[in-house]
Amino acid sequence: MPAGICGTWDIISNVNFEGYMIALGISPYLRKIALKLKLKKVIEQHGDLYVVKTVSAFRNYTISFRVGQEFEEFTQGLDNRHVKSLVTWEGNKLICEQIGEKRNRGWAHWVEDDKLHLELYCEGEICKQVFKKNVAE
Ligand code: VL7
Repeated sequence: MPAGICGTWDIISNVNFEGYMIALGISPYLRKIALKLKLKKVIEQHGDLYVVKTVSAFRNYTISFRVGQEFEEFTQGLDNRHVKSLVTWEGNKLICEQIGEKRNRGWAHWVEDDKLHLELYCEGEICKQVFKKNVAE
């Protein structure tokens, strides 16, 4: 699974992104923009450092982390909150807990059938995104 997660991935489905954004308190104006975006994930690994970039025509958002090492995350350009984040492996899933003001916040990534899966969690809302590998890039 670690070998398979790196690369550039293009979104092919996005379920309940709206519910996730509402849970984060994103304004209707930004939600409308965000819902139209064709998101990409660019995932790199440099030694034990992972870099996950969420890329769009409107805004980009990048995190970098080491598995098992808590880090301070500022969700700049998203909901602009400070959280303490921890990414761990649970089986074949890369799980992130984002501890802060919002309850039950985090995400999970895994690769299944050559697709990158992502679940985004916030206060009981689950957004499910699926990406296909971009072979051209
Ligand atoms: C990151 C966006 C909506 C605000 C702008 C939309 C810009 C493009 O946490 C995420 O990814 C993890 C797992 O891959 C790694 O950071 C999701 C996108 C969620 C939430 C917030 C709308 C305004 C979107 C950056």
